[in-house]
Amino acid sequence: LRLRNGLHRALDAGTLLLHYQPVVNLATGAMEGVEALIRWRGEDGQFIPPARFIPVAEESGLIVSIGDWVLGEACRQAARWHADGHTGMKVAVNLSALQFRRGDVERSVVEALRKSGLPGHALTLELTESILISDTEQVLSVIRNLKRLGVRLAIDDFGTGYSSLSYLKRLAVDTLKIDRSFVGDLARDPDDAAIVAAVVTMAHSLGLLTVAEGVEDEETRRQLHALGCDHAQGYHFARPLPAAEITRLLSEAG
Ligand code: G
Ligand code: G
Ligand code: MN
Ligand code: NA
Repeated sequence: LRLRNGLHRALDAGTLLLHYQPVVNLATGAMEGVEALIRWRGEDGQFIPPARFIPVAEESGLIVSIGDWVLGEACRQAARWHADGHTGMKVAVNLSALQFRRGDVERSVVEALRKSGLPGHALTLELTESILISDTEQVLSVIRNLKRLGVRLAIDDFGTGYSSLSYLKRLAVDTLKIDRSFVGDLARDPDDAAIVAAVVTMAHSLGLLTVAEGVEDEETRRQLHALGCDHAQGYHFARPLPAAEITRLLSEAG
């Protein structure tokens, strides 16, 4: 309850913020975009990890307002990078299943794009398998409408959920994000290498891009590139960073 009240105040007080983790093109090394990750600086100045407060936000329903704030803030920031000339920058935002059930995701996305002026194709929505598994006609129709706005869709943590492949057939998904539980030990575990190879092959056959998550060393980067994986994220490239540091990286890259 203390956490929930604090979270309510944080939304008003502006102590929620976003960090951005670079998504790197494995062929060129260039930053293709970023994933927005929420951070909460608690009253003592320490960061409270999202793994602790997102579940509280979901139970209390606050995730709907928080999710709207995240969408608005991420689009505003990405539009600023576009205005600085980095018009290829993409931003990915995580959505919670609760935003689909209780909120009006479609309207939230329309509003965030309209207020920021960000083109839809620069925004990727990361959906978890828990959203897709609910598979109701309502969820499917919201997802189809989101596609019509031009936004891109990614399946987050691919392979860890119920992994029904049927939604790959029914939904116009653009990207599979390969969960870091298959990536972390890739260079040492042949089973992981086989799984990643199969996912990349399947994704490419379906015309989808792949992003490997949790790349922590050069050998893993090298193998992912050899397996044909398109993009990657992880501490090997960069941790989630404040917006100003992304701006600095962009200006250094020219
Ligand atoms: O760095 P990391 O600790 O940021 O994130 C932990 C978890 O919190 C991840 O599963 C991530 O998807 C989730 N998360 C981070 N930011 C958001 C957000 O803005 N909305 C939702 N729904 N989940 C988020
Ligand atoms: O569930 P989702 O993929 O949205 O969560 C992203 C989470 O992964 C965030 O908590 C982020 O901080 C974390 N993360 C990003 N890169 C790495 C990495 O290289 N290793 C590990 N262990 N975690 C990472
Ligand atoms: Mn994610
Ligand atoms: Na993930």
